[in-house]
Amino acid sequence: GAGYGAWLEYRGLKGEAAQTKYCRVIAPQERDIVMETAVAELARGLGHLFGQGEAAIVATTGSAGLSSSVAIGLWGDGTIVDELFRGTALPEPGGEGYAIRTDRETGGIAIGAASPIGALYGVFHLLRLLGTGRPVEALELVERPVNPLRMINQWDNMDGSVERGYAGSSIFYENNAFTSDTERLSDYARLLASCGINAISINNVNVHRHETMLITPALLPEVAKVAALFRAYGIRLFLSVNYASPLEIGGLVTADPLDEGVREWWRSAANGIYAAIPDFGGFVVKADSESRPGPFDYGRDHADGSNMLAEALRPHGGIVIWRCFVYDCKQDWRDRSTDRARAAYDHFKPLDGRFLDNVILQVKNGPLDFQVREPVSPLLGAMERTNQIIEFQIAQEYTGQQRHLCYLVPQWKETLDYDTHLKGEGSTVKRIVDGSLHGSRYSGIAAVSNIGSDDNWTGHLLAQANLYGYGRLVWDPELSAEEIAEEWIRLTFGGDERTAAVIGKMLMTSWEIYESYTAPLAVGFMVNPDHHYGPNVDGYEYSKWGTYHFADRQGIGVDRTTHTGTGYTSQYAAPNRELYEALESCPDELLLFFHHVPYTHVLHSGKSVIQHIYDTRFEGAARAEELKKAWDSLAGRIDARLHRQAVERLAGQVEYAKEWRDVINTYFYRKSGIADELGRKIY
Ligand code: BDP
Repeated sequence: GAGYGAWLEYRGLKGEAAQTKYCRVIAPQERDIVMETAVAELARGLGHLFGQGEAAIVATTGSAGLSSSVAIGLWGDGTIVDELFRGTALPEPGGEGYAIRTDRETGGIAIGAASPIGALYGVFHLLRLLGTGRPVEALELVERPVNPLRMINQWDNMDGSVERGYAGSSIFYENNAFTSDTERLSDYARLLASCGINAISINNVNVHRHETMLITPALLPEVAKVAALFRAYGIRLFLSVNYASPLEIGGLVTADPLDEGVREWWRSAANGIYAAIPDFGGFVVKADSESRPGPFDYGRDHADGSNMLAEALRPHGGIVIWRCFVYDCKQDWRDRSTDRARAAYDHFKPLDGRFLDNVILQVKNGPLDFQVREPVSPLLGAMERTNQIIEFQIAQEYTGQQRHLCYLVPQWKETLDYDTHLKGEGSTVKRIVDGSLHGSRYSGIAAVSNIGSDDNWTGHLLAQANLYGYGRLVWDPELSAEEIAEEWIRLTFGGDERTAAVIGKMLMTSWEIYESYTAPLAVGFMVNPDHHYGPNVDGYEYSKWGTYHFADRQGIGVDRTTHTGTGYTSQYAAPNRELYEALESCPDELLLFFHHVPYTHVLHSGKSVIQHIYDTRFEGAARAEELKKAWDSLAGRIDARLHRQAVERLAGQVEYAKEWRDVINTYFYRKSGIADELGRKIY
């Protein structure tokens, strides 16, 4: 169906863009599985772009004329690629990097790399240049990924459902078994590799009965087949494991990490996994969180728990990715120590230095839970002697569930650019997660996927930009959100300038629009419990899961200061600590996260909090209508089948934005008794 090809549709090049036709691939004769993929992708991409089916593949021997050709090879493999880079000033990158250059004499292009995966990334880079209409007559470029681990987390369950999935059902499983549609899995691997992803975990972090079995001989042959599909695209496979496996499926009476029998059980489980999948990546673990089992059940801590698994994986080169999303979901707001925002730091920071070097802690970008706006988690970078990666959520759980438009790259970028000041100025999150700030052994970025069985992968067609953008940003955090958006638009819809401008603006304003009608000033969580869609003023407010906005008739917000509140601000390094602590300096956009203020409190913008609440809801709802109009204006300019896919979603967004506006405004009008200055209708 339309949209399935996503950004790899390779709409044929027309006119000027197609001056030079590249119709031949020159490839090394010896190719491993990934090089095979690289060569096939190149032939397929060139074929589609230049409208000739599939480009011919010729062997490098005999060095066929380079003109109209793209040659691909590894450094030192004696192919024409070696010849073409010899004597140039271009460095030859190692690892997953690559270089591309155009031979001035013949106009032929060469892609060289140290590894097949580098060559594959080089292929996708060239196809991206061609597909976005960039000139290729004089290429001289070298690229390497900034982040070593570039990971996707699937939250798929074997019954076919996807936790927080908004695009149909699982493409991996149905009826408690693997699906037979391996082609779709390969197509997914292809999409991921094309934007630089190199690791994937294939089951939900909440591991239930069936998924617990994935590490057993009964299911490993199936897992191995999936691993092979992803391997062909240079992507390593991980599994989420159930911490209580020895107890639940191993016949043991405990899962205590210090119990010798338990340790032996995991060692033998690891041996079995690696016998089936020699390049298996490792485990993703959610423990002691939201009713999942973990080391706390045995009076042990998270270093004990993760190290035990790490020891079992270590002989095989595997890693443990241990999630820090640990808090007490059965708390009530007893005292300052039960502030959920504090939990990850309180649990993990004291353990710094105790983790084995094949353990990585995975920390959500914010201290709560993927809200439209949160401060950056203070745990990021706070553990100098511990490997860390950051976790984003591409799935739009709290940002419109792929029914509303919300391009998340600007949000992620803001997080990566954030300066923690942990080692003085310039201690940005991007330098923590790329490993350079603390010299970490393992580092990188992970994110929860937003795809499912829907024809166009993401339900909302424009949500594809989030998956694409995630990969591109993780590859190179210096890319701007606009650049990434523009690439995606051109690859998806073709080269029309007006289309690029209209969709570009829609994407770039969408986060702020969504924020303004839902949860400005970082108030967070005013959603329906459980499914988390749509407004609900007090949905979670009096539940055990936590208290979030503290609205009463005087004011709103959570006092997280150290002086009078929960003490959360003390988890930040200076000067961020002071910035958030003082009401005067706390940025408006984070105000209610850090302070409880009267409705009459005046923001830096000069507006009162209550007026800001009203204005943003009215503006946000109005701007949602503009999104719809902008999209409507593209009818006839872009592929009608693609256009149709977003029309209804945008119409729905307009309606839901009004609901948000009315529910929230009414609530605060009644709480505060303060009328809207502009006298607009509040129900
Ligand atoms: C929350 C989701 C929940 C996940 C949890 C997690 O609502 O479904 O299991 O995060 O990250 O955002 O473990």
